Amino acid sequence: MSRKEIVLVTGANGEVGHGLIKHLGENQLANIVAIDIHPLDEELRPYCREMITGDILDKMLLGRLVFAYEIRTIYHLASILSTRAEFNPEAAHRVNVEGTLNLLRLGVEQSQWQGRAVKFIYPSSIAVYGLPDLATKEREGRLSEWQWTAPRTMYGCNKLYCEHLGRYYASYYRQLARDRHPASIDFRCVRFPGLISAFTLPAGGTSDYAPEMIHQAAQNLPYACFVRPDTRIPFMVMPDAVRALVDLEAAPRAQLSTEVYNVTSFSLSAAEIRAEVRNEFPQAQVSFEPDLARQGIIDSWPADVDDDLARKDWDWRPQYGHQQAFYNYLFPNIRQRYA
Ligand code: AKB
Repeated sequence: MSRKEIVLVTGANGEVGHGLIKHLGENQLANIVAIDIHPLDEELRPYCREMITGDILDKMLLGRLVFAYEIRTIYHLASILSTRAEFNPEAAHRVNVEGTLNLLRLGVEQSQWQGRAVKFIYPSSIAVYGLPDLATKEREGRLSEWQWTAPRTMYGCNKLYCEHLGRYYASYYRQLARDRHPASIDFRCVRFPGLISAFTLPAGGTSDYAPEMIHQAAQNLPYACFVRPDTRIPFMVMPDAVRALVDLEAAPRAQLSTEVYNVTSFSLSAAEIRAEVRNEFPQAQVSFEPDLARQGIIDSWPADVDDDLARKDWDWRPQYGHQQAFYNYLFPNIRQRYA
């Protein structure tokens, strides 16, 4: 019986899910099966072959997919972000780690049916870093993939561990078994900085102050920024984030020298983001009211990351630098959205 080849997207309703499904759908790049815990947004439905409202912790549901489809690639986007995860760390661990394990297991079963590796594309985060204090953050500047990976949040711990799980499933899964099936998961991971979309707002992250500040200003609403003005982390806009995922998926395996790649675009302080916002929306009312706990999380994340390896191995380049991100993508689209 021939089964339809599909691409599976988990966390389909999330910010990255929106961008990715639209991109794949508009360019007719894949038959998409989308899973989310909530019913899929109307606007994404035309792009999907099937929409499943369900939980990635439901093994029966995932088991059904093994028989129904030939899965070429899994984009595993579902996760509970850094701030929300701190309110219920054990629940976050279940979704972020056990959920990922279930998807990796699904990939292994699929690859055994197909006799080829299933691509597993995983978005990790700058939350995997954990700098001990501001002096170290300032001194260290751009961090490579391997430096200061001692995260302070449950989300960061989950992401870092899942990077390792992916590497394990790709290279060492059941390494002592006689019937070992080599290379069943082709695991590829990008570590994202804070992401900003013109069309959606994040839910439960700690880098959310940047998108919130811009979207509030566009609606002429006041915003109290929960970090200090000098707070600096790297950012990227959504079209570049989507491109990073699909470009990494398309890269020839032989060119990839590692499983985990930093990607970034521009690094700005909260004060610099406010200056851009005020330049576009002179009436914007943005104040700074730091929340010490969330500030502590952001201070442990790097001011910038080094993405040279991604540039070298799969020709990664952001299309939206600082100026293009604000003036060619964010401001025009956000203005239109709230017009
Ligand atoms: C968060 O703030 O939790 C996310 C992230 C940086 O991964 N946006």
